[in-house]
Amino acid sequence: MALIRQEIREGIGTITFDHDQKRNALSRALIEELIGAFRAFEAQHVRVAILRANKGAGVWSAGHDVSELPRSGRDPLAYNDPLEQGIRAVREFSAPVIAMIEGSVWGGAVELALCCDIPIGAPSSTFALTPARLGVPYNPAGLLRIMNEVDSSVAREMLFTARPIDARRALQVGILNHLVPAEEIEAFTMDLARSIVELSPLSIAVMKEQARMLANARPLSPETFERIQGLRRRVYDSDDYQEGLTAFVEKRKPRWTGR
Ligand code: YXS
Repeated sequence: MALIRQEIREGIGTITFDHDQKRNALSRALIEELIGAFRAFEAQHVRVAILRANKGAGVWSAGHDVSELPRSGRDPLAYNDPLEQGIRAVREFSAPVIAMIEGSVWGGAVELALCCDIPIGAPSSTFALTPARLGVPYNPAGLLRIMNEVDSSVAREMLFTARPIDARRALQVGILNHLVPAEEIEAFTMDLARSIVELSPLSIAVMKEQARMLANARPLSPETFERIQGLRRRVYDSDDYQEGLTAFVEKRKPRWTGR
């Protein structure tokens, strides 16, 4: 069963999450289809991509597929984790990616939306950074990307409360570029996409790649890197990480011990 739909029209490639049954959770299978779609778009010289859910979706994406998070001893957000691979596919796609967002966005899906070049939301869109709900130590590259896009004190509040923020606040803090009524968001998004198709693809591709490289340009000493990895291992090796995943599966509130 396909978990996404893809189509190309007027040089515009559209990827639609189509796994509402699992709230478009970013499973390995869904991410593999997403990466395949971007590869097909590259081959067809697509000029701009749109990433969206089904019209009127209550959930744009519920984030990482919790059932696929490693149970113990392994980094839950390692470099080759499917979610990380999906995020790199968006950021390395040569043309701009527009996120057209209706419904709630959770966890790693917030980062996926943020790494799109132009996030457009409907009033139904909400955004929640949820590692602390599960006891997950978010990864440094992801934290850096979030702090690049969102005011850092707002990013901390979202990470430390795991509470969703609404579309209006998302527009204020830079998560959304545009807040558009639901009945207008498809036409608005296509109009913006068409304006990109009119412009130089080479100029845009090079500016997108430069922006990506410059955003990551922060020297990190080996010692700092090792200390970060040690801090994160303490979390994903903890009892609390096990409890977070178990509580999610058992559909109950976690009982944290801090160990
Ligand atoms: O019980 P069934 O089999 O019908 O499946 C249920 C849910 O288990 C499933 N589902 C998920 N499965 C895997 N991973 C997920 N993230 C996930 N979310 C949902 O979808 C079926 C329908 O879910 P249900 O009944 O809860 O739907 P709802 O409409 O009542 O509520 C929708 C949500 C999105 C509010 C609710 O499903 C929810 O809170 N989902 C978890 C959101 C979340 O915490 N995501 C973070 C995932 S972890 C992640 O992204 C990073 C690792 S981190 O934690 O670092 O951010």
